[in-house]
Amino acid sequence: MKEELTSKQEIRRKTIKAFVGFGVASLVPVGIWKWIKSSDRLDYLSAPLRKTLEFNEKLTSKLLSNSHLAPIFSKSQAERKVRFNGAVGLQFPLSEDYKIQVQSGENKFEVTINDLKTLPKQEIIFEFKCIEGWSQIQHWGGVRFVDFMNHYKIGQKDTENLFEYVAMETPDGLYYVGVDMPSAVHPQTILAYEMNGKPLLKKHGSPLRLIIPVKYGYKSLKRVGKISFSDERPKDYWASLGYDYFAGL
Ligand SMILES: Nc1nc2c(c(=O)[nH]1)N[C@H]1C(S)=C(S)[C@@H](COP(=O)(O)O)O[C@H]1N2
Ligand SMILES: [Mo]
Repeated sequence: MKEELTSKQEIRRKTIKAFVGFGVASLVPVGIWKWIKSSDRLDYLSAPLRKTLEFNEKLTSKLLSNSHLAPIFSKSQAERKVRFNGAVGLQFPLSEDYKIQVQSGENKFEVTINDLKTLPKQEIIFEFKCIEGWSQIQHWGGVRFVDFMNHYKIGQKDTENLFEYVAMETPDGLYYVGVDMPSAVHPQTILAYEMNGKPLLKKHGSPLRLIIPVKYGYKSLKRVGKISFSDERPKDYWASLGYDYFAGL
């Protein structure tokens, strides 16, 4: 007789599945780099490509050491009526040609939502937790932050190191968060442009918000206007109100 899975087992099974999924995605490139390196093929690559590969390797090793994953759920478990909480920085009308300002060291540029939509899409269904005492299973879609960094080759301080923190804020600068680099490159951290398979609503942070499943909700900044990198701990809205800076779960 087939035994019913308890909900705990079910979550564990899904977590393992998710981990294997992410793990395989991360492991394949490592294999490629090992192959390239071990056979001296790196010397034959053009300098920019070599740099990209080395950069990817650095990010991936961070990912592999960061194996703590939030449990994931199925689509049918996702809430249809997603809770709304906190509207700081969402007051002003959205500009027609919304662009996100990005800065990494000397490199300054702007990206549009359409630019981000050309990158691989990642969906996640997890239990969103607000420190004020509620939680909900929610379904988000967007681009993994680590893929965004890789694509634009940002977040790298020098050839050896990544910056320590990522800072993000709303276009008006009224809401802001600081995220430690290991959490930013975590495979479940995404820049989300969809909720329940549809474009984000204004109250949930359209056109783009951060989603960090391994942290309390106050780190998941809605309406991303600026993204920058630094070694100094960026200011953080809720941390300045006395809440824990890292907000880890
Ligand atoms: N711009 C902005 N982002 C924000 C907030 C906010 O007030 N303004 N509140 C935070 C808090 S405390 C939570 S719990 C989540 C809530 O996201 P939701 O409104 O989509 O449920 O957004 C976070 N991001
Ligand atoms: Mo919250």
